[in-house]
Amino acid sequence: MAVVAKEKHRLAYKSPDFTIDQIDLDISLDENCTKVIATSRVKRQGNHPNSLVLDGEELILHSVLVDKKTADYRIENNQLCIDGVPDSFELQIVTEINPAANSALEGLYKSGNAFCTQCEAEGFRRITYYLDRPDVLARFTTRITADKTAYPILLSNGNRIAAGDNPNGTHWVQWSDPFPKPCYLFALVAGDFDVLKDTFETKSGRTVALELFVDKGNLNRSYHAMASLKKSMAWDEQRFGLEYDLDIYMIVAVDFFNMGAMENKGLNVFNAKFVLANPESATDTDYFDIERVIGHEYFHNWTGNRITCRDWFQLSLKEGLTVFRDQEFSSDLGSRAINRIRNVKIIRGPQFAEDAGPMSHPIRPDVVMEMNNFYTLTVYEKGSEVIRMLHTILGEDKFQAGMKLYVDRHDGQAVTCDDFIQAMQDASGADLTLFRRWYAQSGTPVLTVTDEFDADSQRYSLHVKQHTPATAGQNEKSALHIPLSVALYDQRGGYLGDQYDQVLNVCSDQQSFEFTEITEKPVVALLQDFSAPVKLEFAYDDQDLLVLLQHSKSAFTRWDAAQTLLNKYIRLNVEHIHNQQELELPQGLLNALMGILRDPELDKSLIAEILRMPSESSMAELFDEIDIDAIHKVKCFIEQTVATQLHEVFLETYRQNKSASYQLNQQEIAKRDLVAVCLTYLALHGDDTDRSIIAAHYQAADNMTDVLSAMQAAKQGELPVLQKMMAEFEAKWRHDGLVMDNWFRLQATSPATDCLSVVKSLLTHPSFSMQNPNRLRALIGTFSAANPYRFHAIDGSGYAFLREMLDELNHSNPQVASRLITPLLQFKRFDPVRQSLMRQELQRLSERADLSRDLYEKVSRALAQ
Ligand code: B3K
Ligand code: ZN
Repeated sequence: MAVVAKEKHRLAYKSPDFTIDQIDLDISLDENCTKVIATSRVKRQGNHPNSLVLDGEELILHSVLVDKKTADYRIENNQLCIDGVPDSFELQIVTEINPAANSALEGLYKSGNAFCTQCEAEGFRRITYYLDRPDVLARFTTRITADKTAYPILLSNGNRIAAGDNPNGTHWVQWSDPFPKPCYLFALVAGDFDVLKDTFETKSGRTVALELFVDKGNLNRSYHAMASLKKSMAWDEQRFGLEYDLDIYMIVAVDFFNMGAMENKGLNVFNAKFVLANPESATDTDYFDIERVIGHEYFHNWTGNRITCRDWFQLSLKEGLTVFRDQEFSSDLGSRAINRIRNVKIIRGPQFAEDAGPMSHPIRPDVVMEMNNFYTLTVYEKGSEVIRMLHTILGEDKFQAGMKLYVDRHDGQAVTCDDFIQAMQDASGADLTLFRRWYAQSGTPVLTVTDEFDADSQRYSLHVKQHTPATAGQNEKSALHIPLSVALYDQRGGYLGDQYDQVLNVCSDQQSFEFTEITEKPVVALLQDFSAPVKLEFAYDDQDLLVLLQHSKSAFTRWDAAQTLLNKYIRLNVEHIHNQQELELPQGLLNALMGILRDPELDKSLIAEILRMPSESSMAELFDEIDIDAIHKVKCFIEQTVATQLHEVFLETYRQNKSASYQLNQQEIAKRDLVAVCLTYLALHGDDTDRSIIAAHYQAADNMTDVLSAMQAAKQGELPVLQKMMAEFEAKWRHDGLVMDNWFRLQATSPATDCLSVVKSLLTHPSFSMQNPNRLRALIGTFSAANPYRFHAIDGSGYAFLREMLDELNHSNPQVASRLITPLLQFKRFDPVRQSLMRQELQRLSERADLSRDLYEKVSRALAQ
């Protein structure tokens, strides 16, 4: 490999030699030649003779002035070094950049007809030479000049303080942000947008102007996002006591964006996917995600912006905490149990896979080459689980006391994960010494539990062992503080009471817990609500799981019991395939599922979640060595058996829940979800009645959720009607990339044998674009990550395809390439034939002389295994 990328180590942190507390940017926008004049006030920190060293990438440098005099400088490895500077001085740097050529979508770039920026993690250095690190906090003013006709709207952080026209047809606007911030929170947007305006009155009575900018003609899709923003602002005041600080909050939706959204101070830039929705074009999931992501970015205003990270290794300080906050927001506004189920699926599926793969890292990584590679499920989702465990251990009141102390103590600072835990500890009085280890240790702990009941002494004991398997780069593991929530039921599913519903603190390798005055052997619900991100091993018998599935008072436990039971039969049936035995599914499970479908008391979304089979990728997580063909067979067998045995109930449930007209409320969303599950099973059964139901459902659909439920079902059942649906969908939506992503995803997840050749042919479809990250994820990402059966075809065609795509994206958009490569990195868990095919493709990538730092880090870590 030709790239010699440098590793950075967390423990090598040094506070900056200089700081910048004020920067005035003067940016004249031009497609190919944007001029940036950056005037900063620089101050030496401490007593040292060191030179000023600034980061910069892809910049043309015009001039450097120190206190208005031309400075002597050198450029070394993308850094601008100025020797012999005074202790305090004004620095003026003039650079030129080419936004139109910026396909990496980092720094300043063109998204369609608009200019926008993305600076986190290290994109500001593509705008000007700067101390591009999060512990340098400066007040920014930004003056933007651009052609007035093409770019009537010019935005940056903070408040708009002045504006004017120039004689040459350009105009300018000046912005000033009163809050000191790291440069990763800088943003600039210029374009011609429609704007939706509203206001929010804060709890202290200030009126905040809210402005949502969307592409011309999209106003009718912007109302849900605005409503979500107002709900977020109100919720953060109510639950966390946190109030918005500026007088204006702006959100801009753009089509070309590498991730979901960005929390720039006062000016969020959003992937349009997480803004635009109306019933015709967006699904219930889209609506949910918009509310969630709008909330997430808004919540960053305190957890991220007002209090930021000292260095990027601390990323989970803001991300884990803000994900926890957005999950709580969704749960307070919607169904707590359903939210928990969906989040747990992400941890048990792709996060556990990441923990076990070559990129395994603690939520606070120790070694990083390319920071963008660490915006991971581990840092975000497991990071949030760690915060959730703290919440479980401390309880809401003490947790909130900790939050308050954290904010009071560190407002306006750049701090560490340790500072956060310290505030939690100081405010609560709890000893969190052992708990801190969650920040340092990678991998998924395994809890092995056995139980013992002694009728004579009426004692019930749980013996708990914890063990974390070695992970890439970290062999030694120690015991963690694991909150294990358990509850006891009697054999008929009666709840034994609150005294038997407890959080046990597992703090050593081996520990026992005892419950007294128990008169019969109880049924134990273990790891309630997934109280810790661990794997649980307990020899449940079917009967106990059926009791929990049918009678537990917790919706989560009911779902989880179904999962445990299913997992048992998934494992067993894969073994049966290996031993050439008949596949089996116990009648007790089928009867229980039937009972669940018919239970009038149950939340319909819960029924849907219980009936929906785990994906093949999450099934794969049950095995150390993945036999994807056997997993696929078992999945088909289970689904087919359920579809056949429960056919009448699915028909009945479908008819009862199909609603006459569309409404967007929790109850109707739950019904549509359940209907979608029924349709899929009906399609798998596939008799004439089923087929006509699916066709009719599609015809009658007046919203995108129902349209896609019918199409999804037709795809799963490989029904002929799918072709007509696909053609109609394409004709209707071909000019709308966001909606077409559904169409691409449907084809990328097809079980049909020609799936890959269809995916390949779609690369030249007029609605597809290699430049647009949403399209890339919808087609290439979905095929590789969500269609494991086809991706892992034994001829290696899936691997070769992904490698070709990565070859192309390596240069144009390394960040997206580096996301898409994930499924290739997990080769170690496949059979020797597939392993060697996958390795070969990684090897080929590694031989490129121009491999991006992003891909280099992942490919080299994978091949080093
Ligand atoms: N903080 C951004 C993510 C930035 C990713 C940079 N590669 C969005 C978020 O987590 O809210
Ligand atoms: Zn975030």
